[in-house]
Amino acid sequence: MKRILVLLVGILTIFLVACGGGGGEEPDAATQPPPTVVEEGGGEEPEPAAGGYQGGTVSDGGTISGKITYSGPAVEPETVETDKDQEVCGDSIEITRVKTDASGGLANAIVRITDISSGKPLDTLGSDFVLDQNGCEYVPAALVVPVGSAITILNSDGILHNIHTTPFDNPPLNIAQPATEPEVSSDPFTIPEIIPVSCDVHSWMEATLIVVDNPYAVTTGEDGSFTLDDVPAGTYTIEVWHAELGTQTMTVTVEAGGTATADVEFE
Ligand SMILES: [Cu+2]
Repeated sequence: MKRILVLLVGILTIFLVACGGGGGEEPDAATQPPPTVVEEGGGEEPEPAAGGYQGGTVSDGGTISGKITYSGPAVEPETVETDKDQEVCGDSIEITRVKTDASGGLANAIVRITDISSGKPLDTLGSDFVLDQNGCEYVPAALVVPVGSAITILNSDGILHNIHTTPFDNPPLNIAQPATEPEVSSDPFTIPEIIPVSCDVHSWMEATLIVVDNPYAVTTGEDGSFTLDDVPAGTYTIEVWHAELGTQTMTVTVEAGGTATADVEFE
């Protein structure tokens, strides 16, 4: 009985403190500032895959297509004298950082929607994301990777390469890949960002991973063309990124079942 009484007194004390302790000084809900959302960057906990993007069924989606072109001064291929692995790399290697076709169509640009919160599922980007080391170059030069996915790194050359990423937010990757390891995997990428890739053995080797949290991202073809399909009707920001030429953005409105054009020219 005594224990119950002590317990009751304790509960009553807590109740009185909770109700009386400055209760009148609490600002009422109407005057409180909105809650602040603090985003943690680079913390211990990985971000959930796909961030805030909601994938689902898109009914009567539209299409955004266009052509990315380069009309500035001709960018000549850079000839690099190789100093090792010449049996595979050759005595010199031609690096084409700005690759265009006869009409100025720009290859290896990434076109993506940066402000879309829902649409088709992220896994429509596919499930295999492969970066090859072939002819002492990375193929492709730019690779879109959805958050939550890893990449497979192939060594088609059969010589020692060392894949080295320099991300801001994702864990860095620094893997020596000798001929005996024709295939290695990265950890999954968890945070959207643009990640440079280089090789510590061959200084001219460069590539870029574009980690995205929505599936509306695509690499331009050899002629600079691109298509983003199943886009819910709406107005979006399209970002065009190229490793050498930088970034451009434009606003595009796509109607249900319609096709919008987004042509972008780098000068
Ligand atoms: Cu290499």
